[in-house]
Amino acid sequence: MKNQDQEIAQKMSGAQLLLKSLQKHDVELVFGYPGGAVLPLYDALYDAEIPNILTRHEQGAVHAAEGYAKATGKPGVVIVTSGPGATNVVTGIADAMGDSVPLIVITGQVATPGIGKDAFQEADILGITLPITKHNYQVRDVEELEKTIDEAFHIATTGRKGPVVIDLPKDISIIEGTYTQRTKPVNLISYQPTTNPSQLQITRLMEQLKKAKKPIVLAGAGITAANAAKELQEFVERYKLPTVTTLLGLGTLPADCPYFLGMGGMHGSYASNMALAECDLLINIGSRFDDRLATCPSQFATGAVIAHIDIDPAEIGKIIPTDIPIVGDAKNALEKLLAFEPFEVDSQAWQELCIERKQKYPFKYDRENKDEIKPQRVIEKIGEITKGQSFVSTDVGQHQMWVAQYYPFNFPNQLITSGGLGTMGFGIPAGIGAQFAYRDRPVIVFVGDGGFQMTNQEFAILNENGLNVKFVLINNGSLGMVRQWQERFHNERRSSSVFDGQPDFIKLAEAYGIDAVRIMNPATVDSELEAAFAKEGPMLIEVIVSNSEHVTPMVPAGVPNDQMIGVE
Ligand SMILES: Cc1ncc(C[n+]2csc(CCOP(=O)(O)OP(=O)(O)O)c2C)c(N)n1
Repeated sequence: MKNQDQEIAQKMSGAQLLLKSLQKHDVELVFGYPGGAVLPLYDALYDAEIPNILTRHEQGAVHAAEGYAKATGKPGVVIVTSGPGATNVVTGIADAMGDSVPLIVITGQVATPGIGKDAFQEADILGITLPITKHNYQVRDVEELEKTIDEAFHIATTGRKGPVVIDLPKDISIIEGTYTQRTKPVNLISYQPTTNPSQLQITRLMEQLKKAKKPIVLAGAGITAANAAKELQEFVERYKLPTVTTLLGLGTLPADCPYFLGMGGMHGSYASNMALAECDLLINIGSRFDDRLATCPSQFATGAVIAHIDIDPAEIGKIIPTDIPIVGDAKNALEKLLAFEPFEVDSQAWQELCIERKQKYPFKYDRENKDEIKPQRVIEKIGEITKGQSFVSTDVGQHQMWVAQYYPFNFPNQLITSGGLGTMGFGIPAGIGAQFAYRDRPVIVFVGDGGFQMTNQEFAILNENGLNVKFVLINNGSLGMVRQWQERFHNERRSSSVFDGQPDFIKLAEAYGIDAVRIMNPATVDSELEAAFAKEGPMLIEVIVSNSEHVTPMVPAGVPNDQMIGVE
């Protein structure tokens, strides 16, 4: 008896089969760069409905795909060639792994007879990416290709999301296979993520909440991944719970939510870090207790009962001993928490203390200094201009932390930044990727003069694709974050962190046909920013800032959260 799948079976080349399968998974575009091993695939793309965005470097392609995925929650797709094309995406794959970003990376491979024989442009990409992917495949049989792609999408987008590599030998992309438009749901015996949390553990958590005097919520990227920001806000408001977010959790509560204490950890707010140190119940939802947050695990929240909700059981108890482990999807968990008959938590004094600290110790910089432009002011002002409604991509460094501190984030997915791996070069392509996802919404990229020089070649694709991204280059003439650590912890020995010469960034942007402006006058910085943001189209806004500024306050690495320096 024929089943439905067989009836619509069609013969086509592996390359066409792959593209058909991407279409089946609603892929609207791919980011990539061609080369010998993927020539058949690019040939098929020539006629395909899915456009390929030709970045100028494979690293640009993979970060753009991450930006697209971070902004939408949908998987980003990358196609690169074998060998050097594939190794050029390794950083982005590791970045996606660190931040649980759903990604499908299709790498070309030399033809099967050449594999393992040092063929031209051969690299063992399975071996290289094994520790930095959620899963990886090499397709050796064209009849396995469609199933492999279905599985890859399933793995990348379920449970704890992440990158999946599909290595495609050239001959497999040429020979004919059968496309069946499989509709059978993927069912992998060894991969069955637990999404529905145990009612028993949920009840234990609510019993603790009833008793708590100093409860807090720690909200991480798991909230965004599970699309659970609405439920989080309801839970926090119902029980009046002071809430700390991680860097990647910014936006899960709107900036003006009275219970939001700010980001916690190394460059987090005083109110957040004190709340982490003094709470008696910590409800961690979707954060992995990264060392930038739990700066000293052995002395972290020592007086608290720790409840940890995470889709990945391996995270629970990994860093911080956990009293109430809850494996599951953050949305399901919050729905179950909200299903409880509401009760009063006796924690008013604690709420008031947390909120008072937030008001008394906001992030501060020297507002009176009229001699130099303060980077913090630039970000604060852009927050005002855009009313906290823009997608914001950042690179890595001091500017990234100031964005986290001073931009008012209001919705999940809004901040597109490299948290876990801390990848310089991420910001520009990731912001471009986000703009591909939301053509009509504003996207700003904040980038330092160091990171700018890692991936600015992607400016080439702005006009080509009619994109409208504003790039704010915070130019401090140095690798600011490295310089800060050297000034603080290495006797001010600025080893290789100050640039002796820089290109003319304005001319560089103009060479790509991008409008550009340099802002240097502290007296007119606000109005010049307003004028720049009033213009349509892509633009580079270079702001010359002091080269001696530090990000404060700070919890030095390895020190408990309540021992912040630079709190005034
Ligand atoms: C690919 C990569 N190389 C090196 C580093 C180490 N690093 C972290 S921050 C930083 C300085 C960044 O300087 P810049 O881009 O100018 O930004 P700023 O800190 O000045 O805002 C460096 C070198 C990194 N995070 N990523």
